[in-house]
Amino acid sequence: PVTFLRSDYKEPAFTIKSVDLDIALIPARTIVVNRMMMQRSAGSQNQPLVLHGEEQELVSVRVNGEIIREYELTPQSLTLHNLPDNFELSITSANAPEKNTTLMGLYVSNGNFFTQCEAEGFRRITYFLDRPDVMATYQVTLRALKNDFPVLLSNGNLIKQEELGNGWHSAVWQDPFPKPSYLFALVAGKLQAIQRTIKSQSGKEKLLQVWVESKDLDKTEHAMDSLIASIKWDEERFGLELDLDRFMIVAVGDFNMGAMENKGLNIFNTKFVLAKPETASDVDYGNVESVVAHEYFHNWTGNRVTCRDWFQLSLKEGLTVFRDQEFSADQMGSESGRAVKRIEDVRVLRQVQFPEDAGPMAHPIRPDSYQEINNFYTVTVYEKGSEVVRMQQTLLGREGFRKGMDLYFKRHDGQAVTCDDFVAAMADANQKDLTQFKRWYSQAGTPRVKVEESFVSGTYQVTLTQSCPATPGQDKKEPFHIPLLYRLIGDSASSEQLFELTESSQTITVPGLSKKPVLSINRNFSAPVVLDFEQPESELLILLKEDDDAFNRWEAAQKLFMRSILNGKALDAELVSALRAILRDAALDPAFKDLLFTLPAESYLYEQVSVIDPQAIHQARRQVRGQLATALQDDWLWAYQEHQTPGSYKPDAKSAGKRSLKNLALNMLADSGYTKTDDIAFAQYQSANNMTDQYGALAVLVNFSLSHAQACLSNFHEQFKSDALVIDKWFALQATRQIDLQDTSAVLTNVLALRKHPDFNIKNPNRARSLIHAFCMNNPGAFHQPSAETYQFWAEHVIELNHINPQVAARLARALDRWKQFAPNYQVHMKSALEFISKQMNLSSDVAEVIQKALN
Ligand code: DPP
Ligand code: ZN
Repeated sequence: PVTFLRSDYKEPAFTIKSVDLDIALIPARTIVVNRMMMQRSAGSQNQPLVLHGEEQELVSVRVNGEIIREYELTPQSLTLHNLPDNFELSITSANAPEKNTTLMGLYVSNGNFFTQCEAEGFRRITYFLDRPDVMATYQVTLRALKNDFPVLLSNGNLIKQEELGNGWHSAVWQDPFPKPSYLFALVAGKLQAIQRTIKSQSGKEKLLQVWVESKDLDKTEHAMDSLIASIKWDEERFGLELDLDRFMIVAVGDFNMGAMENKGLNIFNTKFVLAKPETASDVDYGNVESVVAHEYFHNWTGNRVTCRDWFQLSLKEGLTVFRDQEFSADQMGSESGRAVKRIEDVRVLRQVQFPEDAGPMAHPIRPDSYQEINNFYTVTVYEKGSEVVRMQQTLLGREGFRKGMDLYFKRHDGQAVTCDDFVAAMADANQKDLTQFKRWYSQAGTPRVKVEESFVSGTYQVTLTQSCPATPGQDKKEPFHIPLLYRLIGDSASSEQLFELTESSQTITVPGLSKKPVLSINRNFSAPVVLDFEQPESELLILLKEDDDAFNRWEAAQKLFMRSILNGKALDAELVSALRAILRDAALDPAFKDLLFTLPAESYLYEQVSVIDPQAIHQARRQVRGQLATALQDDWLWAYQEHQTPGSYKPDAKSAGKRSLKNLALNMLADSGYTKTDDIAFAQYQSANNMTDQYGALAVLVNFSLSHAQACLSNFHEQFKSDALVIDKWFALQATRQIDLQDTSAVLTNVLALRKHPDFNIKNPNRARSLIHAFCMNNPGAFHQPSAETYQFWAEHVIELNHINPQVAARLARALDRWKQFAPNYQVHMKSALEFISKQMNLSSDVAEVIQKALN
């Protein structure tokens, strides 16, 4: 395998000024004529032109109109020698979209054409300098049979449409903004749109469209509303306006990622566009809103200012995730809503990113090397990347951060730049030295901060000592610049302070106190670190009851739960009564209560122990949850009745919070053995007017094997059999169902049967993920068994998917990342499953990299 290094970056020997594509769209054989105006870069005399190209049939090459026959062609490249300094290069090639199961480049989904070019898909469409620092303007002519492909879309503005005879027609699109090839897109087929026109900040008219298959037109309104809200938010918060006259979103059912920010023509997985109350849950509504925002925000952070090379991916992704998180927090409509969003984001970080940062694929948010760039669209680059941007806002303040953003756009609009350029803009706009801070970009691993307190004759001291575990290729770490928000509770004069931890160890001293204060530190999770802090339970109880930082209130509960789970210790009476008071507190947001009573995830608990015994952790966690359910049974019944949302469905944060707490209460009632739960859940299932309540009831019936489970599962399938996204939920629920402790292999048996279900289709990424990935990655209790079967199931599916869709396969391949941490009776089976994959012929670079790093 080839390893690419960040340090090997070289400027391109040629640039492409403009591209004129003429594409005849035929599913079996699409012909692409690509005319490029080329220019040799200064200092690259005598260098050949090496174009990227894969999976194409080369038809002809012309330089200034003359056919060229002397070139070198490999499966990955086309090399031309002896070229002038300025010339027109015209290349004709063909590809086979209907055979393309990788969903990279040009492919067919349900009879329509779509593209996905990030990161390196454009090279499957035509020969090109397929790297983000080559930016060109594009004119695109699409030709197709009008009956089969009535709608023809590409980036930018539609400038011409024509009938061509023989049933063919064409459309010409022009994108005025120079862009890298990864932002190219085309769509062709039978689609319909809802559209709106709005006026942007400066008074210009903009046409907004959401394109879907006609059967889905009634599920587009929420995406459109989210788009309009995003446009407004970016104007208000960052002064950034939509630059095109037309902005389109298109939904497709076969898609590897969530969505893609192609200039003016965003292409979305249906999962993140389509929503109506009967088929989409509150979580789906929230996801649509945040993904629409994310892709829209890329128009400035990613498209106007793009990445120099793929090692800089977090430049656009970390920043854009930060922006979408802030947007969603603002949409919650209250301070407590903002805290709820923050807690949700931190849960994802801890459940998925912390394990990544501690495993064989650990990498800095700006990696130094990769074998397959597709493997680096990770929670580290995205979610930790966002935390690193957030810390800069914490250090500089909101206004300072805005000044930095303004300077970033002033300096770099229209350019392909680096993470260093971003930090330089932040530093220069605020005259703040961020040199040490930049270690967050270069060092992998989750830093740990040890907290030690003392209180002697009225003087309180807290000593903070940082360290960071070794990660692959990085044995020694230098100290990070860690912004820690803290407050001393119990000292009436104390307000929230920012402490900048920059040394290995530093001490904060506060004299003149009458009693020892309670430390509330890393408030609002100001830094993505692990705190090693043996705070006494009595103090955690105080934080749980009184902390004015909602995040740390939640955190205190998590810590107390975690101690019970890991030490096999019952929740004590004082804690239970504090929890009861919180559950009953009318002043608190129901969404916050739902999060507070949700125990730490198993994958996060794994990170707290040196040897993972997954079944022991699963059972201990269930025991604590059972205790919470039983001790508060009356309160859960009260909560269930109190948080009904009668009337028509509204997706707003307040109503969604009530539904989430109500459904948690239903789970708790089931867990407590409350005998009427079966009937209550069945009644809720039958009377629900929205997916959250219908699915919430079904999940309780299924997870607790209540008597109405089977009938409702069948009914659910029957009701929604023509709605792919809901059938995905039907598969996922069964793949993630809670195990029966008496029969721990029943879930696998069910998954094997579902694998043969007529609705299962491994080629559709959403469907594959709803069954295979869901079982292997989201059901640790069922998946991690001390035997060979489940791991063998995993290995066979990684191999099967490897030949169909390497990206989907490589995600699944990550399921055993942490195998070396597991107890020996698990490890032995995990290792042979990994080795079984590694011995296969024809592994994609995607899967090979993941497996090889795991085994190393
Ligand atoms: N489509 C992915 C995202 O928006 C990659 N750019 O994050
Ligand atoms: Zn993105």
